[in-house]
Amino acid sequence: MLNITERNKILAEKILSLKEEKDALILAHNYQAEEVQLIADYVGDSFGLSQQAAKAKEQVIVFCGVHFMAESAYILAPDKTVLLPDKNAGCPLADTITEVSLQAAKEKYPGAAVVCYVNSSASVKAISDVCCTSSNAMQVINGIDAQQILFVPDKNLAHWVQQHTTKEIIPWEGACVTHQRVYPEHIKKVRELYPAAPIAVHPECEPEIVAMADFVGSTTAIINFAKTCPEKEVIIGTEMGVITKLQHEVSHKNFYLLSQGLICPNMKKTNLQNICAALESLEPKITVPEPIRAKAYLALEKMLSYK
Ligand code: CIZ
Repeated sequence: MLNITERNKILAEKILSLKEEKDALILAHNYQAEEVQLIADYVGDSFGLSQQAAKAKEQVIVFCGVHFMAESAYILAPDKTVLLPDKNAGCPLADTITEVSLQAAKEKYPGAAVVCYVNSSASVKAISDVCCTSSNAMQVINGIDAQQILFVPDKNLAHWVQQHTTKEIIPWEGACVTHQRVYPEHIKKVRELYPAAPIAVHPECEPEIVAMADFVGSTTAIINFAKTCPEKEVIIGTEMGVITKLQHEVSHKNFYLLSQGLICPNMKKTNLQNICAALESLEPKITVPEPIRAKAYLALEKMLSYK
């Protein structure tokens, strides 16, 4: 019987040849498993992945991430075939808001501009003024011409943004179940074990955790911080895929996960088998009905103008 490494090597070779045959680009989020990051053409956050999708020359985009990310790729590149290797890879945070519930909130706050975090469905993006990621949330908020902002759906990111602006941020009640699994005890424990190591966390963590950390930022900001800080040990307070990326790019430092709960089960649904199957069958395809896509495009296009 083949061991996992031998089997993955065979699958990786097959994927590379199918990629050529089908004229495909493989995009992977920073939260993907190592085997997936290693075969991807580009590994990054939603902002970088959206940029890559928008300028893709290939006919097929295999999106190794979750549903809303593949939707964003389709919104930006509707002439491409966008594949999500496991169609059940969703995002519980994105599912906390629907077009109907957002419409009701808009009626409650008629003067507010709507900023939606990229972790939202195409229909939510379609009725938002602008989309943002955790890497440009602050620039988007400060750039928008409104004093009152309905910020959906992540309440923790909304809280973090509120700390850095004089505008009124009205948060939605959503949160990321993975980042919610970080507790103050985790911070206390790593401070004891690695007293010299800075703790870098994602703003999707609870405000209490953010307040205790040494650095707060998006996955890309955390990666840049971990690479450039003078310390040789860094504690990572976001999904464990970021550690995989760092271990490949920075061999002289040690990275430790803040909490063993920082694993997103949806991100881990993508693997070499389902990438291979998706390339063979060109399924499952992700599409968005044109009237929704056209409106959501405007929110995403504005997001890409803020860096
Ligand atoms: O923007 C993204 O891709 C997400 C979901 C997190 C991050 O900070 O990269």
